[in-house]
Order: sequence, then structure tokens, then C-alpha cells
Amino acid sequence: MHALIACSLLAGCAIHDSVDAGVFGHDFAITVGHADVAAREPNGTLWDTDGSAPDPYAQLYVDGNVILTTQDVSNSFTADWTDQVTRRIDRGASIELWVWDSDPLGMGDLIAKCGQGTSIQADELRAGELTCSIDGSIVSVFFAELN
Ligand SMILES: [Ca+2]
Ligand SMILES: [Ca+2]
Repeated sequence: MHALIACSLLAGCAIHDSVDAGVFGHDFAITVGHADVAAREPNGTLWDTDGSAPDPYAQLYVDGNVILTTQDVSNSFTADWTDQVTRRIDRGASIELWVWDSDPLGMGDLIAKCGQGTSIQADELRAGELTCSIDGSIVSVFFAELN
């Protein structure tokens, strides 16, 4: 297997396996997604002041822009959304999943931010998912290559 060094002014240099070339630049169906929410907020308090379970919803960011926001799932520690968009994913693309507990006022309580500060990796696309475990919560976004 040959390694190649790809450089750009914006991203700097990175060493990639040649197999990466088969993953990037293709269209993917991106599905949001799944969440297993921790029993409590990171600071140890209950998610909601009425003692009920959280009400998770998710936002998908691609290259810094929100392209999809799911519905709330009421009073549940698990969520399986089926919202889907199609996007071409190029090398260096940023894909983030932000999961929130919907509350009556404001954005609600943050459950997890997944994929922030890093670009999507070839092995994540090949595996078909980006999964993060943060503060006891597990969140996932799924990928299916279309062409
Ligand atoms: Ca809450
Ligand atoms: Ca609730």
C-alpha cells in the first residue's frame, strides 16, 4: 500500500493511505441518527426540573452549517431518528452531530457534540458511522455510499 502526502494551504499536510481515494468525493446518504443519553447531565443534575427523562433532538452540521434538525423525542433516554440528506463528502469535510435535550426555553441542555474540530475520516465513512461517547452519552450519525 502506498502512502501519499496531501497538502493544502488551508489544511496543511496529512499522510493518507491510497485506499482513501476510493471513499472521498462520493455521494453519501447521511442519516441522523442515534442517541443513548446518559442518566444525568455532566454536572450530575437531572435533565429536566420536573424529573422527567430528556427530550433529545439532533442537528447535523456539514462544513459548519446546519443542514438538518430532527424532531424532539419526548421523555426518552434513547432516540432513533430516520432523517436523511444526501451530500458529496470530500476529503477534509467537517461533519458534526450536536444532540440537545429540548427544553421550553432556549436551546435546551447540551447532550453531546460529536465530530467537532476534526474532519471526517476515511475509516469512519467506510465503517458507515461516526460515533462519539461523551459524558456517558453515545451518539451516532450513519453513512451509506450511493455511488
Ligand atoms: Ca432539560
Ligand atoms: Ca423531559
